[in-house]
Amino acid sequence: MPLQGEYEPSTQKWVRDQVELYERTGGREGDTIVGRPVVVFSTRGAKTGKVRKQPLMRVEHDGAYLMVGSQGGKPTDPAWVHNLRAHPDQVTVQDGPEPWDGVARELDGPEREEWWERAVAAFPNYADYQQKTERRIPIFLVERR
Ligand code: F42
Repeated sequence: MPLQGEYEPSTQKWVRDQVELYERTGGREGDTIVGRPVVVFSTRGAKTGKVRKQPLMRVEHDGAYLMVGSQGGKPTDPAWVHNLRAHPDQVTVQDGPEPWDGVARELDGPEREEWWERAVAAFPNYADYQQKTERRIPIFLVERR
């Protein structure tokens, strides 16, 4: 079941437009960016408790999905990273018509290395984004609850 509560669309127009198109068409449109597939994730606001939605590049393996907090190599983590740290069990994944409930876990160590390789294979620009920033890009694995 999708996260309940008030939905606060992204302050970035291109992001909220992509979410709107994706949801309206059940993932038939708005499902790519720069020719690569995207998935829509919902998180619970760490401060506001509102529902937040963000499309991210699709990095999937054995039914689990990765959330990569790259933000194009910007110096700060995306706000949704704080949301997931505060509410790791308040996340949904939409890859197609139906969202499903997941649990997120921040990856570290060898598991992180393994998934980072998958991320770069799915979207090679992630490697450039990591080069552009001092921070280590946080990644979260989302599995079905
Ligand atoms: N971003 C990525 O980081 N990685 C990707 O792979 C990626 C792919 C992608 C594909 C398509 C597309 O349209 C966008 C894509 N983006 C990707 C951008 C992504 O969807 C997010 O816009 C981006 O990661 C920034 O996330 P953000 O959570 O910082 O969103 C900003 C713009 C935003 O709306 N911020 C809100 C604001 O008001 O400034 C706050 C949102 C929020 O969650 N607030 C929390 C709350 O309580 O409500 C508090 C958070 C806190 O800091 O405690």
